[in-house]
Amino acid sequence: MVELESIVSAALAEFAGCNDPAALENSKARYLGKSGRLSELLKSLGKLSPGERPAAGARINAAKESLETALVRRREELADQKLARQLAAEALDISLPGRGLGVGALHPITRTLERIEALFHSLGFSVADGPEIEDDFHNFTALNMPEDHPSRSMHDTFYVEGGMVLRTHTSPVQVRYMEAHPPPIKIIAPGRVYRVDSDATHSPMFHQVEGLWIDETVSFAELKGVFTDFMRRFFERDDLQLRFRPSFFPFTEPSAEIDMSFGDSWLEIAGAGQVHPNVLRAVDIDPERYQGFAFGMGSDRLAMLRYGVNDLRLFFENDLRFLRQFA
Ligand code: 2NL
Repeated sequence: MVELESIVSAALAEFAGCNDPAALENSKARYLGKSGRLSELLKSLGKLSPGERPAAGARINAAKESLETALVRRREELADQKLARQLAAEALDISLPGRGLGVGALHPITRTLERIEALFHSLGFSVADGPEIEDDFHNFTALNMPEDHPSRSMHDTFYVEGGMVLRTHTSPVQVRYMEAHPPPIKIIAPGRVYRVDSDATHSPMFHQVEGLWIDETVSFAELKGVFTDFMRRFFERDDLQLRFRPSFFPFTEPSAEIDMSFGDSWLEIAGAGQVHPNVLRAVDIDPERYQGFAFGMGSDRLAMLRYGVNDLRLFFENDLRFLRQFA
């Protein structure tokens, strides 16, 4: 039975050449199926003589078994290949470093404000805040600023809908505080303020800290003592010198410009004075009984000096390469 050998080798070759399960099952049908080639061979046993049949039948059955074994092995091979492909496609590169937790840090401006708040807190001041969009009364009028004062001009102040302004200082926070609380009043008002101004040393949004201490006997001497103590502690320099130069603000009388020593020269760092009686009257505080001082300083300047930053705009561009240096 030469035919049997060639059927077996053809079947084995075909099984090996099948690369997917469906092709393999079709191939199986061609050889082992009901009318497959081996079944046809079995049916033709009848043509043999009775003496030849048992041996021929045994050989055909042995061939059938060997094809079935080959079929099972090929099925497993195809399943293994499929799994291997899937594993390769879904592989995770566990050697890739993780993204990690992004560790945040406070912005240097925030750190400066918190430092200022802590120092004034230790001197008995509370922290007050209020709206950034203000009305004309709280931003200007209550501060004894006449209707034609230059800072009210559209060139200096951002006007928004309804005659409101972006506050140009945090004084309105203190005006609101005085409206709501009777003296004694001892507060600072840190926060964002806005002015139409933009270059290396001016940003249209910047930060200010104002302070206000109102009681029956708070004098210019207390202003000098409080502010000097604050500045020396802020810069950690007991030898820091301050200079109070006569100046003018509508909301204080007398008024002073405060300079700090800086090497051989002076840096202008704040404005201050005794609160003008008209300001006290505007918030229904009796100027015959109460008096006190107020000051205002640009805290971004203090942050620049403390951290050695020479361009104010760096603070507000939020370039992480810059900000990470303060983390
Ligand atoms: C400056 C000047 C100053 C004040 C702000 C103030 C607030 C109230 C009443 C009176 Cl409610 N005065 N604030 C006083 C003097 C100066 O700021 O050059 N700031 C950067």
